[in-house]
Amino acid sequence: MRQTMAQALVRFLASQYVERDGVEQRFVAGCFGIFGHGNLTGIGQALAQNPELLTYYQARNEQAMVHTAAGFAKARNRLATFACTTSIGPGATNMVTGAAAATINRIPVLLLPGDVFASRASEPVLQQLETPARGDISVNDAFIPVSRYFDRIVRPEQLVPAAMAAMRVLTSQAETGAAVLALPQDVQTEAFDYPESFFDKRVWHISRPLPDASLLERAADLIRAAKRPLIIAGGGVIYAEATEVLKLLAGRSGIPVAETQAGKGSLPFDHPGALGGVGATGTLAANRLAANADLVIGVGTRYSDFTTASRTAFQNTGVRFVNINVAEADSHKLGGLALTGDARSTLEELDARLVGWTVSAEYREVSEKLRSEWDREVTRLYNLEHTPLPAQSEVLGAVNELSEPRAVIVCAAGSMPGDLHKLWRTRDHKGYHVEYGYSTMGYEIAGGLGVKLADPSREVYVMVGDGSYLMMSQEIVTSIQEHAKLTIVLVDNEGFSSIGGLSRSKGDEGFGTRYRYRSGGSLGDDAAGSDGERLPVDLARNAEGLGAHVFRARSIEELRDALVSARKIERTVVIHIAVDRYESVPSYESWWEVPVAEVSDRAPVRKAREEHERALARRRWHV
Ligand SMILES: Cc1ncc(C[n+]2csc(CCOP(=O)(O)OP(=O)(O)O)c2C)c(N)n1
Ligand SMILES: [Mg+2]
Repeated sequence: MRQTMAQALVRFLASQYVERDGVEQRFVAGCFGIFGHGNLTGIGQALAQNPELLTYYQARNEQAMVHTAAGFAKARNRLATFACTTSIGPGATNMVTGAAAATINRIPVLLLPGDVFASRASEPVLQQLETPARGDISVNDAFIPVSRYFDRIVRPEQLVPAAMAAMRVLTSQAETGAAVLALPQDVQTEAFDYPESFFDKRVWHISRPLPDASLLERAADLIRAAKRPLIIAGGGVIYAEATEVLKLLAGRSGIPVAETQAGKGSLPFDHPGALGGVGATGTLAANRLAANADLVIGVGTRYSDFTTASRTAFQNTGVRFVNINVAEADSHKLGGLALTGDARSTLEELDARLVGWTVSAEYREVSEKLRSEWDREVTRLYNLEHTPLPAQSEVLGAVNELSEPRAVIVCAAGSMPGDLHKLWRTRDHKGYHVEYGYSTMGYEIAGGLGVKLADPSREVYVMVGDGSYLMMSQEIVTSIQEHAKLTIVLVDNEGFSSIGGLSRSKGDEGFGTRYRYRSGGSLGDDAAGSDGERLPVDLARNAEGLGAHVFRARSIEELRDALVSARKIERTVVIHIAVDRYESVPSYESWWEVPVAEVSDRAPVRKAREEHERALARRRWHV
């Protein structure tokens, strides 16, 4: 059938399905887009002509719509996503940050930036960046390092292999991330006789590959010989739907389980083997056991520096690693025994080989004692009764207690991801959604919208700092347009408190991290004597202006009332609450590497440098 390239692409995307364990679902749930001359008459025309093929969703910012697609895909365990179409130039490059965030988190998103004329006839087109020495480069080449697949469709028939290749990458559990098809605006409108079979319903099978049996035997031997084994559950446990087998294995063997940010929720918080978060933002229970573990079994984790505490978390000199990961690049990390395979099927195989074996009663006791001590610490931090302004940990406690067990908490940047990693009591394996691979300020509301679209039956609580809110809050409008209710808790501490705290811990004075008028030549310092006047900013009013139902909570009591009232309101709610900027949750026997100036005329910086060097001495290479 003769169709334009854009019409063919829309028809093709509508025919793509995935299937895992016999369950089939449509892969591309719809298409987000903002139109301009680079896509209006191409993809835009195709979407308008056949609206039944792919539902169009209007967004307010191109970066945000990629986050929405990623939030949706993460909530759907990577088995479905959205396409995102943009104009050329700024509309396209606005998606670069979203692409990087998706790729880092191994989340599929399909990006369709418009591109300059393939004909080059009316060159330079509005918004074309000219590269005098290269005719074949456009701003869209900026997607190459942040995506897992990139092609520029310069002839209509080229779409056939490129669309197939993009789908293969998007549905590959090992390779997935952003797939980018850059679409020159003229080619989008050019017609070709596409083969009918290109539009046939296509079901991409998601397999559950297993490592070699000999490697499984070696892993089981290592586990049986271990005295202090520890499982680190990453995002792969959740995406592979391996939480039940993990629970079984942890219960039977007594191996305690610590979680990364993406893996939090792998076990419910009250499971006797659940230690909670591990690493730089980990719990005391998890970090103590990590420090002495003789065998670490990483499942579906990429071992970021937050997980390994910049390679200081594992201090046992004989520590070994067994890594279950569908991506070879991850299963080989830290010199581990690489079990390259699907998390669920590989854990099932290991569980079968460990029947009858458990850790010692003594080790089980140590771990359960640490776990219950940690639970008491969480209760303490949930109930600090800090005055005059409450502490952030009390806000998290109130949201935890007053949200339904199936509710999803969404966060991404600032001080809250670390506090949530330590303190959030997960009750449902899909209830914790923190983007901490790229930790993108601005992901929260946009990503939360994707989470809500993925499962409208769940309450979605978006935890957003004032800094992130100011960077990207406009998708409140989209959530109202789509009747996708979010409960947004806007935690206001007048600026970048996480970075202010980091700055103070490194011997500076919170430079540039507080929202205040300039005073005495300094801007945004927390230092005594540089305390400028408050800015006349009212974020609650801003949220009202965007159409949200707003509550202004002046205390934890008022927050609790607002949370209860919010449940009965149908449109997006924003609850604004001010918290004490300096009352932060401590770190628990962990560290995160941030370099400190080697020389400085400031004594506190020199002291921080000394501490830094002492901490570096604890670094292990694990090769
Ligand atoms: C897009 C982006 N820019 C900069 C940063 C670095 N950064 C991390 S947290 C943070 C401050 C966040 O402020 P806010 O949202 O108010 O949270 P708070 O730290 O106050 O809890 C900054 C600037 C980032 N993660 N993302
Ligand atoms: Mg803040």
